[in-house]
Amino acid sequence: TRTPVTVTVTGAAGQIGYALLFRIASGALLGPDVPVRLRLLEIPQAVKAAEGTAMELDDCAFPLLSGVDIFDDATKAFAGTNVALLVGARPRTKGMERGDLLEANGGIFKPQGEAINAGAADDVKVLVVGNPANTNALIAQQHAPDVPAERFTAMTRLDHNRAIAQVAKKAGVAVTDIKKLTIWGNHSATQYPDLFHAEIAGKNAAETVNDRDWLENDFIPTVAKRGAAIIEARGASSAASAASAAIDHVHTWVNGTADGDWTSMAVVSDGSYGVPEGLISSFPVTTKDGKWEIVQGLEIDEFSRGRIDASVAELAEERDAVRKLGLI
Ligand code: NAX
Repeated sequence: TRTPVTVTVTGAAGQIGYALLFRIASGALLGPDVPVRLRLLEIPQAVKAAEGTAMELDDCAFPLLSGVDIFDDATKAFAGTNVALLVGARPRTKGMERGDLLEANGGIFKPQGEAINAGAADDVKVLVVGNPANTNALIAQQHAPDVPAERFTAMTRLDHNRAIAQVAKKAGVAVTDIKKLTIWGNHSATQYPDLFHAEIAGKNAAETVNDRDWLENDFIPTVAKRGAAIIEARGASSAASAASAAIDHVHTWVNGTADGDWTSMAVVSDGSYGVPEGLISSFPVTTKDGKWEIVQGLEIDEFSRGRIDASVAELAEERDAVRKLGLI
């Protein structure tokens, strides 16, 4: 039998954590033949709740789950970890300015980056889910100088999946007919879901839909504001769909994208498509053998250029703000 892969989940007692842990333990993250060992990180006040979740994990008797440990100390939680899912974050509360939000999260993601640097496994892969995800990932990455920068990613897969669902519905096709969809930029309301390079059953998606008004005034805002719509309807923010997207992100990273398709991941920019080097921005990426690559050579028209630039400008502002706060 294989040695278990160690997966650390932060914010384990939160609502995404609750939807995520059982799927990891069932084998959905890494595959049906890969045993996993879970390490849960929580703040001290939430350790008891995490223990309750761990009791339920025991009660599932998952064949692939070889152990669950709970920590309130980041250094211990990330020791030897192969996959780090950084879900726990400080949410924006009433009256909080963006600077306060970035500062509070810097206080979380800086020590977590240091802990990953100090003790994670050599092959560690990091996915940041907690918002503001791209900038939190940047903070963690900047504090892990010994870990290759490409191991730090942030999640735009939920936006990607939301966009696929919207196009499939509009075109009256199965979600599996949609390929090469891209989310560009920040995981925020400025994100740009791109249909101009996407395909529906092998044909250009924007041309197939042939409804510019829908694309600009319905599709893009529906995807970008879906999180708020879920809160409005459910009375709580996206949880199971976010957990499912986190599973997809890591599964694709480890197992590869299909031929003739790509996915969306926020990764460290190498300057591709005019995105300043070092920003953690969402791109079209292919993955193979546990490594990602930005899809090159796409023609970007004026409309897409404007949308990408606007979202990337927001990322640059967030980076400048955390720099000013001394967080990177
Ligand atoms: P919850 O508030 O239910 O859970 C967060 C958990 O994190 C809590 O249990 C809290 O105790 C814990 N936590 C806080 N600080 C911590 C620290 N320093 N170390 C370890 N744990 C810590 O939030 P939930 O709904 O689970 O959402 C988690 C994060 O995901 C939020 O930041 C949210 O904004 C973000 N999301 C990101 C999405 C994405 O697509 N990238 C979509 C869904 C979600 O909105």
